Amino acid sequence: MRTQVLIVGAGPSGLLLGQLLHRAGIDTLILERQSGEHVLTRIRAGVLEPGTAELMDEAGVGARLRAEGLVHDGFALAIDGVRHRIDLRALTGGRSVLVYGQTEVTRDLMSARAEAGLPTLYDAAEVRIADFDTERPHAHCVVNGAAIRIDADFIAGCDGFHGVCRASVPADALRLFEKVYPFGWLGLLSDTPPVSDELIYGRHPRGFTLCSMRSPTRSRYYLQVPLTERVQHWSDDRFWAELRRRLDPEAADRLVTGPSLEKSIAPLRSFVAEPMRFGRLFLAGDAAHIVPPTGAKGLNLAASDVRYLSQALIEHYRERSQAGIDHYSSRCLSRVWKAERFSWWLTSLLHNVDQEPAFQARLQQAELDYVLGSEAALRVLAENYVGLPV
Ligand code: RFL
Ligand code: PHB
Repeated sequence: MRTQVLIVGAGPSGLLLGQLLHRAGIDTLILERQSGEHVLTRIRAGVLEPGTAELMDEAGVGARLRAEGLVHDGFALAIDGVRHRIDLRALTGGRSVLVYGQTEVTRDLMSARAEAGLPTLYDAAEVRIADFDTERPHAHCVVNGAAIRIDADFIAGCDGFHGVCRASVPADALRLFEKVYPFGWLGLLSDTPPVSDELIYGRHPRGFTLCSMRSPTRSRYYLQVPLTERVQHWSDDRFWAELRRRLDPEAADRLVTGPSLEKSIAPLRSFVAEPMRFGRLFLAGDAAHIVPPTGAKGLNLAASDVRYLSQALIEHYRERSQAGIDHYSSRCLSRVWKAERFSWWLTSLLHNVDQEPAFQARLQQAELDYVLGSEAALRVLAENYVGLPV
C-alpha cells in the first residue's frame, strides 16, 4: 500500500491531522492499534480552547461542537471552602472556553473520516515504522492476520505517550524531560446535574478536587489520590463521601450523586521529548509531550501541533517548500513549554504535596493570596487558561 502521509494513531491528533490534510487534497492512511469503539470509550479531556474550536471549524467538523458545546466565560477556584470566580471573558478581552468532551471531538472526526471514505486500519497489530530518516519511510503491521507494508512520503506519530513512533527514534537522537508527580486523579463520570454551571478547581487539606461536566445532565468529578490507590477500593459511595468533604458548603449542598458510568485513576506527569521531528517522522500530541490535566491543556496542545504540522505539509505539497517542515519542531516546542509551565504551576498551586507539607502549604497560601488579589496575576492565569496565541 502507498499513501502520502501515514498517520499512526486515531486519537484526536491523528484524526484531526487526517481531516485537515484531506481538505487540502493530501492522501492519508491511519493505523490504529485499538478498535474504533475502544477509542470512543476513553473518557478524557473536557475543555477546548477557542483556538482548538476554530481549528475544528477549519477542518469542517465544528457544527456539533458549536451547537452542543457549553460556552464557559469563567471558572472558580475554591480555596479551603471559599469560592473565587475567575472571569475569563473580562480578563482576556472577551475570550471563553468550550466544554465539549474529547469523546465527542473524536466521534465527530471519525464520522467525517468515514463519510469521506478515507482509510483507517483499526485493530492494527505489531505496528513498526522504518527508514524515516531516509526518502522512503514505511511501516509494517498485521491486520486480520495479514502482514501489510505501507510506503509513504511522511509519517506522523500521533500514537500517544505509549506509542511506537517516539520509541522507534534512536535514544541518542532524543532528549527527554520528565517530572512524575506523587499523586494521581481518580475520575468519576455520572448522569447527574453538575454542582455548578462553571468548573470548580478546589484546593483542600484532604487533596485537590475538580468539578467538571459534559452537559447540563452529566458530571465529571476528580479527586487527588495517592499513586498507591487502586480504583477497586473506591466504591461510588466512598467517592461521593470524599468529594462532599472536600467541596465548599454550597457545592456540597447541591451535590447530586448517582451510579458511576466510568471510574479510573490517571497518574500525573509532565513530559517533553525534543526534537519533535526526525527526517520524515513527526511526533504530535501526547506522543511528544504530556502535561498534568490541571490546566486542561493536553488536547489543546495536540491540536496546536496538528495545526503547525498540517500547515507544514500543505506548504510542502503546494509550494515544494521545506520551511514549515524545518520549523515544525521549534514552533511546537515554544508553545509546548509555555503550556508545560502553566500546567505544572497550577498543579503545584492546588494539590497537596507530601514533602515539607507545612512549608509548602504556606507558600501555596501566599501565592494564592497574591494571585487572587492581583489583577495582573489573574490576567496571566486567564490568558494561559484560554490558550496562548499560536
Ligand atoms: P491519544 O488520545 O493517546 O491517542 C493516541 C492513539 O494512538 C493509538 N496507538 C497506536 N496506534 C497504532 N500503533 C501503535 N503502536 C499505537 N500506540 C498507540 C492509541 O490507541 C490512541 O488511539 O493521543 P493524542 O491524539 O495525541 O491526544 C491527546 C489527548 O488524548 C490528551 O492530551 C488529553 O486527553 C489530555 N487531557 C486533557 N486535555 C485537555 O486539553 N483538556 C482537558 O480537560 C484534559 N483532561 C486529559 C484530561 C487527560 C486525562 N487522562 C486520562 C490522561 C483528563 C484526564 C483524566
Ligand atoms: C474534564 O472535564 O475532564 C476536565 C476539565 C478540566 C480539566 C481537566 C479535565 O482541567
